[in-house]
Amino acid sequence: MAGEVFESEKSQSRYADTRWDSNRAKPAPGSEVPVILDGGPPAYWWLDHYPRLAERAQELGMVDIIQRPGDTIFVPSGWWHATLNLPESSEDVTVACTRNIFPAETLDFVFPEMKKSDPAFARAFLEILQEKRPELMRFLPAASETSKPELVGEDPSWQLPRRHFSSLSLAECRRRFIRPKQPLIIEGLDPYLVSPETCHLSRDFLSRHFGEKMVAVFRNFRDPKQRDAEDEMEVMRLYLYDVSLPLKLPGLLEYLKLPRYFTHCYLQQTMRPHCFSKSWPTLFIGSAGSQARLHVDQWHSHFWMHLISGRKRWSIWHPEDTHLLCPEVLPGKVFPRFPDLSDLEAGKNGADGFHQARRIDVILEEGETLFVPGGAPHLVVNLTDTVAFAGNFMDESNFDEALADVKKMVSMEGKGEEGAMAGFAAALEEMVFDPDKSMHEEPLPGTMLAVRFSDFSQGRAAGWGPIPPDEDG
Ligand SMILES: O=C(O)CCC(=O)C(=O)O
Ligand SMILES: [Fe+2]
Repeated sequence: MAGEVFESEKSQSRYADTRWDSNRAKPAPGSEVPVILDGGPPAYWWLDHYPRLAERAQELGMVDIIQRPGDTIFVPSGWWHATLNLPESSEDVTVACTRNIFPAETLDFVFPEMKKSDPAFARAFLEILQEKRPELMRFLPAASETSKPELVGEDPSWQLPRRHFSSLSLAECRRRFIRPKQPLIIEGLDPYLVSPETCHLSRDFLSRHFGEKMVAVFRNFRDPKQRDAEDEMEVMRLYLYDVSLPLKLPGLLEYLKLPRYFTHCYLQQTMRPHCFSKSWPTLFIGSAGSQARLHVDQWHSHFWMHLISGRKRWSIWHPEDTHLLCPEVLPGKVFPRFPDLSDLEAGKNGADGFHQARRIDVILEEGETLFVPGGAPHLVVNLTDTVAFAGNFMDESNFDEALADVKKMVSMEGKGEEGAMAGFAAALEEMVFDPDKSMHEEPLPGTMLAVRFSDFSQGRAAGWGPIPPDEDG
């Protein structure tokens, strides 16, 4: 055996950290699950595990091959493999070139795997395939029809329609949805909001451009009572939740634009900066199963979210029915906490009226933009891995309620020096906002509905006429 071991990058990543956990109950042959531990050098595999497997080589269908200069090896997909470099005694290294190949006939089983491991990349790949090699689409497993109801909810006072941007003017969005506080999904904006070079913010793109950044993530918002067997395993439901792009990842703002339906936000129109000047947009990257528990956004702020990849289940309750969800405002707090949804559904905590509360359950699909009105309690489950960006905002429709909440928060802030919330309240109160800014009646093309962050900040886009100044029309 050669002393020095070189392995390809691929096999490094597979074996460097992957060892069998000897504390586990012995699994049935062939069903072993690799467990991630701190690995030693990759070559340990040959000492720790190879001899054990070699004893059962025939039963396991294991083959040993010595590849010599000039030999080409083909490894069909799905075959576990390990390589050990055995340079000639006169040489220090082995040199080889390799590539993974992806023949069309393997699309049916490779594509679902690709989708599981990087849904954003899979989506970009599918679009390229559709455009460049449409004849190969027949090899793909039939896409399960995702039903996207045009209107969710039976109660006319609490419904959520899906509307394409091409027939939704900024003014209609304000009059029909934002002002009367009705939720909405806008379709079709995705190609204008997310730069194609990001491959829908694929993992590969994010790790190449932002891999060295450190951000805090949450681990699993689930109630410990509800943890299931899966949670006991090393499956971690991590959630990069609500991370401010201007503050934490400003470089990413180059690749994203904001939906113009919501860029008339008052927070960007104050004369002096305040503690929320740079809070939004924020980024959300959730693993399948992660969730945001039942809550209501602070100071009655409205919320929008553009889902770039994956699927999210949203449950949204009517703001006027919040009292039926057993809200509890803890001493010293302004915003209520809610019991777990499972307890409310089971009628615990005296939640007798819970089932009377008007509720919308909707699955937000990738490429869609959701509007959630201020004051509406909501809960979100990531049904798959997801990537989204979002913003809270304030305009004429929630200003009074927001300011009342902000003032309550000011009164709870330490007395004496001016706190962050006091500065925020002062920045809002010294302004006379124009409630009709950006109320444009004409439906606009997609390019005019996507606003650069630099045009959003300090309210520039809010002051535009229907046609942005740098558009030819
Ligand atoms: O997508 C989510 O997990 C929920 C986001 C949300 O409700 C919030 O940021 O307030
Ligand atoms: Fe929220």
